[in-house]
Amino acid sequence: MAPARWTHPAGMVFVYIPAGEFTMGSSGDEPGRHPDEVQHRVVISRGFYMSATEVTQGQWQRVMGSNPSQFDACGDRCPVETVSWEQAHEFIRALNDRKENGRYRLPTEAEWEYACRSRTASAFAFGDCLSPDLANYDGTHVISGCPEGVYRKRTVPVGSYPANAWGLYDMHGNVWEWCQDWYARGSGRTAVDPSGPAGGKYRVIRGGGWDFFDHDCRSANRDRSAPNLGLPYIGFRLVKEADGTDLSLRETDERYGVSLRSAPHRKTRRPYVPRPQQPASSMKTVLRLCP
Ligand SMILES: [Ca+2]
Ligand SMILES: [Ca+2]
Repeated sequence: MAPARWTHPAGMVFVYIPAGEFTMGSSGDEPGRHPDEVQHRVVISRGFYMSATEVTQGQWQRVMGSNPSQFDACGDRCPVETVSWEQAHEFIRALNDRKENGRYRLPTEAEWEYACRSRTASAFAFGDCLSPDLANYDGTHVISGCPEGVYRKRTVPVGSYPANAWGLYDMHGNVWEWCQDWYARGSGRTAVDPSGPAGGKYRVIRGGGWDFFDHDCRSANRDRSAPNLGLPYIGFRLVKEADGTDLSLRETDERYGVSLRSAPHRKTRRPYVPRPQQPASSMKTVLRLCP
C-alpha cells in the first residue's frame, strides 16, 4: 500500500509512517557499532507523518524569512544546516502558531530509527553497505567489504538518492538530523513510545552527514550535540502528528499487527518546554567516536 502523503503550504511533503514495533539498536557483530546501541524492543503505538526529506533552505526561508546555512549557494532544495536544536524549535513554533495546518515537532529518537529502518534490520535501510549512489557521506573510509565512495565535501539537494521503503530520503547522510530527545546511553529495556530522559546536556542527532563516514550513517548509530550550537552538518526533519481519525490509516496500522486499542491514544503530545541553554563550549561537541 502506498503511504498517504500530505504537503504543508511551505512545501514540506509528509509521508505516513504506520504504527508498529521493531528492534532498536544494533547487534554485537555489526561493523562500526558503538556500545550505546543496545538492542531492545520498541513499540511505536501510533502512526505519524514524517517529512520525506530534510527541511530545506527554501522551506526555512519561506517560514523564517532568513537562511542561516553555510552552504547557502547550494540552493533552495539543499537542506538547511547550521541551525541549533533551539533554532529548529523556533521554526517548529512558527509552524504551530498557524494552527490550521496541524501540529509539528521533532521526531523522538525511537521514531527516527523506526522510520529509518522501515522494517529493515541491516546496518542501512539499503542493506549492509552504502554507496555513493545511495547517500551523501565521506566515502573515502568505508566499512570493510563495502564499496569505496566519494567525498563531496558539501550538502547536496534533498532527494538526490533513492528513498527507503517508506518514502523517506537522506535518512543516511547529507545532514545529521536533530531528534527531540536528550542523549543518554540507554537501558536496553522494552519501551512503548520512548521519548528519552527528562534532562541532559546534549540532544540526539541521527543519520550521519556529508562530512562523516558510512559507519556514522548506520541506522542504529547515535550521536549528540549541544542544543544551542548550529553546525554545517546538522539539520532536521519534522514529524506531523496524525489525529488518528482516518480509517484508512487505522487499517494500515492494523495490517502490521499493532492495534491502536492496545495503547492509550493521545491527540497531542506534551507541549514543548524550552530548557535552559547550555553554555557554549569551545570543545568539539559532536563526538565521532564513543568511549
Ligand atoms: Ca540526513
Ligand atoms: Ca555513535
